Amino acid sequence: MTTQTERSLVLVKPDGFERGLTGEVLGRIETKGYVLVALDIFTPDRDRLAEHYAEHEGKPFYAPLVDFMSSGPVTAVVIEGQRCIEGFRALAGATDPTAALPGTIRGDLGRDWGQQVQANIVHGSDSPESAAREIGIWFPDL
Ligand code: IDP
Ligand code: MG
Repeated sequence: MTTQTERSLVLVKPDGFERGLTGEVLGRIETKGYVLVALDIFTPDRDRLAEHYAEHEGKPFYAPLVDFMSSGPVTAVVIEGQRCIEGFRALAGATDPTAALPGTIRGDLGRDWGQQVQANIVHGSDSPESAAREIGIWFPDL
């Protein structure tokens, strides 16, 4: 039996960009064996972020999250490979960088900075449905 290849949407968030960690994150993705399919660097506007984070609207961290994500450049990346959605989530580690295990991106490179939103370096799609939706938001031409 073979497993179909899939794609995931990865974002290096503004904290990762500002700290010069974009190459480190992309290196971990490539070292794992996933392929970079598309990449763009820009500061996202609030409309795009509202669409991307629609599931979190109304939560206490929603406004700080949109403020944070629109505060500077992000690197948006589409990656590809069998089970890369699950695989990148494993590389990224837990949402809370303090609790994220060493060996993961968030566990190795992130920490709590005392803000209302967790600055945790990366985003990764959490399901095939989310990946398709998010790739459409960030790379409408793909
Ligand atoms: P994920 O990025 O691990 O999928 P989500 O629950 O989808 O986590 O949350 C989106 C983003 O919102 C997180 O990556 C983090 O930046 C922020 N966030 C999530 N939960 C909290 C929280 O409880 N406090 C502060 N920020 C949070
Ligand atoms: Mg999420």
